[in-house]
Formats: sequence, structure tokens, C-alpha cells
Amino acid sequence: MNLLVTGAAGFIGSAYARMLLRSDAPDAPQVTVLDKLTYAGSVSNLGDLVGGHPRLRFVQGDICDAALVGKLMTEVHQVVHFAAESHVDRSIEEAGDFVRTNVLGTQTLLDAALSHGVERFVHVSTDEVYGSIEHGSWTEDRPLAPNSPYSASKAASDLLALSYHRTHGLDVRITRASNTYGPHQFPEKVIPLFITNLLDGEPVPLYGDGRNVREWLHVEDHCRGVELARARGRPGQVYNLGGGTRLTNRELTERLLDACESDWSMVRHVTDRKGHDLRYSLDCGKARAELGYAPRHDFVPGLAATVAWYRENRDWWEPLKHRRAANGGKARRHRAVKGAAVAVPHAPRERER
Ligand code: NAD
Ligand code: TDX
Repeated sequence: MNLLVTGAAGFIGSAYARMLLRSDAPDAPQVTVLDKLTYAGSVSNLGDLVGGHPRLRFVQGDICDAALVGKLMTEVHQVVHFAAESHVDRSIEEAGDFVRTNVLGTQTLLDAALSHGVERFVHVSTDEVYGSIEHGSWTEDRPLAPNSPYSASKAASDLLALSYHRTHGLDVRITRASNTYGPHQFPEKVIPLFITNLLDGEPVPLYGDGRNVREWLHVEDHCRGVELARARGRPGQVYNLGGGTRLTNRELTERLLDACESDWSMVRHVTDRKGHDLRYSLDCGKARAELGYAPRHDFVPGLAATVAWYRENRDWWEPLKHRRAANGGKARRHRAVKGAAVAVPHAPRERER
């Protein structure tokens, strides 16, 4: 079987491709990676596999390029679609690339999959499409109510994918996973940003009052969930993939400070993200019952291993961070705190403990 994996030079897609390529099962797929190599993508995330693995082909290109996508679809049986603009703060600063890649790119892939008779299309989405939930957890039938340009563009792509199932009968399956962490995550998302700042002795920017809650999922569990949806899911269905560990950003920060042998003097309370969602929480009963999905990584050892990976892989993240700093203001109005994307830092409040 030939599988097209989009966005597999990024954080989660590369972990998914590595997982598939580790397998020595006789029916393990041939993997074609299509990735534009934006700021968030790097061939190094695939290690030595590019050019060195007999079942991997890497194609640099844009999912909006209909001619390229059409050609690739003639060569594959199934698609797993990770490629996206993925960082909320960037979408608040400038939404154009989000609409282009996440909406138009997904539609370009769906059209090509349909016209070339691709048998299965897994669309990788996010819990953020549901909006924000103060109490309880979302099931898959919740109406979508996204709040950021990022999540609105993902919701649009989910609905397009479902429309290709309902209108054309294309076998589309959607996963909606919670906040994902692990090695190879670009140091703009909160966990790798805070770890790398702390390892450099730099302060970390905590948005607002830090009471926003996120549900954390290890990247390997995310990838297993996507693979289960591909292999065992049903056409036209949506599957929530949660990690089960729900923490306020203050609680998360506390754990990261401990893991990096640091303290609250390194925390800067900065102006809140615009439209900041208060809480995400997924009900994963459907994925558990239908797919046999359950996360395997506990958060405490998962986070410790992630911190260890960033400690040991400065060569990977230092150039990314310096490039980001050199690019400067596009995604940041203030640079007093590294990574304070749209927030205006102010003096730290009194030490918190
Ligand atoms: P990422 O930003 O690390 O990687 C995105 C990849 O897509 C990069 O390699 C980039 O080069 C590529 N890409 C971007 N635009 C492209 C285009 N036009 N054509 C081809 N390739 C392009 O993202 P990630 O965190 O790995 O997220 C992967 C998917 O999972 C996304 O669809 C995201 O919405 C979803 N998701 C992410 C999380 C999370 O916490 N990171 C949680 C739930 C769902
Ligand atoms: O510097 C920061 N300070 C801070 O307090 C950053 C970057 C974030 N935060 C807060 C905002 C959020 O409440 O931490 C929380 C997590 O922020 P991000 O890492 O930016 O993730 P989030 O906005 O929750 O979105 C992520 O999860 C769902 C991914 O980026 C999305 O791609 C995914 O769909």
C-alpha cells in the first residue's frame, strides 16, 4: 500500500512517518511525504530516513499546488493529511497563510483524492475547533465554535472534508486531538518554548492569569490514534483523541520550572492572548470503543523525557530559535521576553513562591 503523508517534516507528521517506517510488518506501507518545508518543517525531523529508507520518498511541495497534488494522488492508495499552519499566535497576527494552507490546501487535496479514486483520506484536526468549554468534555457531535483564525481555518477544513464524504462518498475520517507535546516540536509552542528558554536561563512569558486549561497528549499517542482511525475507523466519522491530563498553564509552568531546576522568578506575566480559549477537554469514549484507543504515555515521565530530549538536542532547536529571533517582529510586537508572540510583557509580579 502506498500512503501519502502531508506535513511529515513537522512535529506530529514526522513522528507518524517515523512510526510507520519503524515497522517491519510485511504489509508496512510505502510512504510518500509531501511537505512545503515552511519555517515549521525540517527534513532533519525525519533523521536519516530521507534518502536512506527504502520505503520513504520525500517530495518538497505545496498542498495548494493542484498539478503536483494530482500527480501524487495517481501514485498512492490512501492519504493522511497533517500539513497545516498550526500556531494560534501567528494566526492572530496574520491569518492569510492559515486560510490558504488549511482551507484551500485541504480542498485541493480532497479534490485530487476524489478525482483519482484514492480509497481513504484521514484528515488530522484539533480539539480547538469546538471552541472553549468551561465544564465537562466535548463529544464528537458538539457543534463547532472556533474562536481563533487558526481554529476557524481548521473547522472550515473539517467541514469541507465531511462534505466530500457526504456529497461524493469519499472515505474521509477525521481525528481531533488535544494539545500535543514531545520531541521535535518547534520552539514556539508553550512546552518547547518554556523548556528552551529555561535551559538558556531566559524568562518565560505566561499569558494572562495562567488559569487556561489544556489537555496534554504525547505525540506518540497522537500518532497511534491517527493510525487507528486510518486502519480501524469508519468512513465519515470523527474521533476525539485526548491525552487525559488537564492542567492550567500555571500548573504546567510549575512542572516545567521543576524539571528545568528553575523557579517562579523566571516567569513573566504578560498580556493575555486575544480571544484566549479558557479550557479544552475531550471525551474520547468513541475512539476507545470503536478503535481501541487509549493513551499509553503518562504525562509525568513523558514530560521528563521531553525535557531531557531538549537538553540533549540543542543542535536541533538552537538554530530554529536564532532564526526566529533574527526574523523578529512579524509574529511579535515585543521581544523583551523570547517568544512573547503577541503579548506585551510588563514587570513581573512579586515572586509567586
Ligand atoms: P507543525 O507546524 O509542526 O508542522 C506542519 C508541517 O506542515 C510543517 O512541516 C510544514 O512545513 C508543513 N506545511 C505547512 N504548510 C504547508 C503547505 N502549504 N504545503 C505542504 N506542507 C505544508 O504542525 P504540527 O504541530 O505537527 O501539527 C500537525 C497537524 O496536527 C496540524 O494539522 C495541526 O492542526 C494538528 N494538531 C496539532 C496539535 C498540536 O498540539 N501541535 C494538536 C492537535 C492537532
Ligand atoms: O508563550 C506562551 N505563553 C503561554 O502562556 C505560549 C506560546 C502559550 N501560552 C499559553 C496559551 C495556551 O493557553 O499556553 C497554552 C498553550 O499554547 P500553545 O502551545 O500555543 O497551544 P494552543 O494555542 O493551545 O494550540 C495548540 O494545541 C492545539 C497547537 O498549537 C495547535 O496546533 C493545536 O491544534
